[in-house]
Amino acid sequence: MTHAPVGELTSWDANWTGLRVVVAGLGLSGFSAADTLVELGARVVVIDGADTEANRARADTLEIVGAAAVLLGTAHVADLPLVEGEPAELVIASPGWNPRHPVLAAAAEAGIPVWGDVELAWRVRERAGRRTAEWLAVTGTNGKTTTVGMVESMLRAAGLRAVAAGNVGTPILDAVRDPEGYDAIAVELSSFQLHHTHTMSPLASVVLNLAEDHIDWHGSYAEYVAAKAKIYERTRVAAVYNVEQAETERLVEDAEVVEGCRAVGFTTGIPAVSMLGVVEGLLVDRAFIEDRRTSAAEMATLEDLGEVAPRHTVANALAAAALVRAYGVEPRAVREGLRAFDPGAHRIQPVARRGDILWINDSKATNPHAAAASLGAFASVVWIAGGLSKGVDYDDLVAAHAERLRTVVLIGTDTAALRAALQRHAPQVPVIEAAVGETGQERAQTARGTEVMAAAVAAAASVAAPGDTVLMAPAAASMDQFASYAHRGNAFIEAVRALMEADEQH
Ligand code: UMA
Repeated sequence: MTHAPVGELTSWDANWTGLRVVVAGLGLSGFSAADTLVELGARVVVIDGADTEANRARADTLEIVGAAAVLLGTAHVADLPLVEGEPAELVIASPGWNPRHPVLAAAAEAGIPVWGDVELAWRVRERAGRRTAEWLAVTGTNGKTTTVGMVESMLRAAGLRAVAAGNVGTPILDAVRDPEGYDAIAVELSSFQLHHTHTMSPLASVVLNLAEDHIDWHGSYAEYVAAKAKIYERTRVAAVYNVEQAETERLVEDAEVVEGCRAVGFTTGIPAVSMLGVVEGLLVDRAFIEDRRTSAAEMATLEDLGEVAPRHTVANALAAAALVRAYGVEPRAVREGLRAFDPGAHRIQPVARRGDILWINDSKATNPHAAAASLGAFASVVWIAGGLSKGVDYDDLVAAHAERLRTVVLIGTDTAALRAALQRHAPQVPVIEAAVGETGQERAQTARGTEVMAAAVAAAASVAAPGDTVLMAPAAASMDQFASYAHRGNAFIEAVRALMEADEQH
């Protein structure tokens, strides 16, 4: 029995038997894709450039369940491997692998389809005897994780079985393969994942906002936007855009949506017809109600968003509300969902206040656009910044906030672009280099990250004055010195606590 042509593999129950697949990457997505494909009866070879302990453990598991081979180490990622002596018929790319990677370039050259784990998940989501979850898809430069969390919370408040998955951390295939199944999945999609997604047709979709990020992976800003725009393709009920960023509305206009799909806007101002927005402190819907020409339905109040509701949080809440209203969730569940939602750590998180100096962890600010939101919230800032810059431009960020900066403490191995922007737009602001590390082995990297952060916190403490906020909002990714943004945030929290304890003892 041989498998169906790749184009016809559009459900779990299709015939996948014997399909020759190379899975590129053995991280979260690669593992879930390889495990799924083995279960479907495909012949699977997994490759990963890193021969680490974690990868070897995952390789053992896959070999036990029946993968044809798991090849670890740089030698194995120089070219596309054969599968049991024959050319691959399909390649699954992990999000971290850019299209210019030799393995993916070789697949493209040979005309072999390249899917991401999201494409695979979309194709296997229908399975006899199981409920099929609707997908509410979220992308954007910032706010994705918050928004899918809000969507999940609203769906649950409506009594539905729902989960947030995708870039947020739970691989989408894990959600799709859940034995109980879900009514709806709040799918967070990165531009990387969207690049490798081809047939997804979500119930509703949104691009929250657009700003420069991940230019090195995509090659240009235009390519990055083109990847984000793919989220709207084949959307069935509502393609949701940000009224305050016209570029997102243009992406909806250019998309090939399913007939009958509506364009719905969200705004932190007063909404026009077919929009959700804010009127006198209330979050209201003028899109999903019968008499939208003449009235609006109240969903929640600004207070339901918590003690402080910065503008971007209001925007995320409205975007989330638009997605769940498209699904049919009642306004009451929007409010209950927002009240129950916990924004989590590492996002403008107060860590300590001592001697009228406030210490804030915003490790989640991995690009200039995110850092702008937190820099804008404080008047006088000692700014801990820097990391992997991903080829983005820092001029606008520094120019817009130069007035607030008292001192900048640089972390990261790749601070040239940020340094240059500071020299151009904030030449009066002192800059301290916390330490310069190098990318290295996993364990050494973790230790170095902790050291760098301790040095940065000590430097910040030596210059901060009453009334200042010490803000760790790096505007860059963490992977040059830390395992993740969470590790970077925790290193900051620990360093601040250690400093406070040391002060108490003196
Ligand atoms: N690898 C190579 N060669 C390469 C690149 C990677 O061999 O050129 C190997 C690495 O050694 C590693 C594996 O490929 O073992 C890593 O794959 P990956 O980096 O694609 O990461 P995953 O573990 O599969 O996690 C991915 C997302 N990672 C990235 O997009 C970089 C996770 O998002 C996501 O949670 C997960 O899938 C589940 O869907 C993280 C992220 O940083 C949080 N996302 C970026 C962001 O939010 O800005 C886009």
